[in-house]
Amino acid sequence: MDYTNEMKKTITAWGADLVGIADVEGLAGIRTNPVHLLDSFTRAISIAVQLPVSVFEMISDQPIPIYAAIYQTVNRLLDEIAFKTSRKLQSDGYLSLPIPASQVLDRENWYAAISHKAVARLAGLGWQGKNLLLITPEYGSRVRLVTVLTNAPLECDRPVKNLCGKCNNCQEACPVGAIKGISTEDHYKSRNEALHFQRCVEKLTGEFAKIPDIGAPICGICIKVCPFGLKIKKNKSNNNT
Ligand code: B12
Repeated sequence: MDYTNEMKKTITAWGADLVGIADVEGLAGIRTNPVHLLDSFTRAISIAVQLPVSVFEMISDQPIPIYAAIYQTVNRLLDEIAFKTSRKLQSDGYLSLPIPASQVLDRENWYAAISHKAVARLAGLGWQGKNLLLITPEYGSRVRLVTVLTNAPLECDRPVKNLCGKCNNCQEACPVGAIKGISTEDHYKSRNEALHFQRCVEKLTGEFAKIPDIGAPICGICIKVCPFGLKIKKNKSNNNT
């Protein structure tokens, strides 16, 4: 088996549901912290873990404590998979750096070290949907993401087509009307192109994060209503009948 497939198989065995490889050159111009984050690396491995389908069915107009706990657990799992991936690459003779799943480095403007969604899109895991999230054909937006940077000679994957079409479920469901309902062929030039960004931030940080047993800026409503996430649920129950 070639090295790319061996790595993908290993990462999947550690608990990933989707793995893709992006060429770092395609990320030129993206905002990173530190600024030279990408300099030693040629590839970015994007890793996704699916969230339990059922938890979104329990969310109506605000996040619930079970979702908050799962959010923490999946972040830990992603960080562990990324760390193990990085260790394996290093022991195979390559540079590597796991980027934390959910670390915010600039709380005034809401930026991390690098956007996992941008990496995942380039690595072919899904497209940047009207909800600004990564939507995967397999699980909709019901995935969380992590990134590992490396200089290993991995074969790159290709971006997939945006399939949002005329669907505006996320725009209609957003409790603060933050989603503008605009589609993009590749990615938005700024978050404000897709979102009334401040409305989303204020609802999540100012209200939802303060609910007892939530404690994090989470929501889940635009994830819940995306038909690509729902499609999986229907298929599975159909298969069981
Ligand atoms: C800060 C943050 C927030 C902030 C700000 C949200 C925001 N919209 O930026 C708050 C607290 C509000 C928030 C909310 C949510 N978040 Co959040 N958040 C993050 C975090 C930690 C950093 C995001 C960041 O730095 N963004 C920078 C901006 C500029 O990047 P961007 O949104 O991807 O958009 C730009 C780039 O992608 C760029 N781009 C894309 N490709 C390319 C290529 C090139 C070359 C260039 C130049 C640019 C470019 O185009 C876009 C516009 O400029 C990430 C984790 C991470 N490290 O990525 C999680 C993350 C984005 N959040 C996530 C989630 C799920 C949520 C929520 C649903 C909450 C929840 N868990 O219930 C909501 C959704 C809000 C929404 N609809 O956007 C997931 C998304 C998973 C997915 N399927 O897409 C992430 C990836 C966490 C994870 N580990 O999985 N979040």
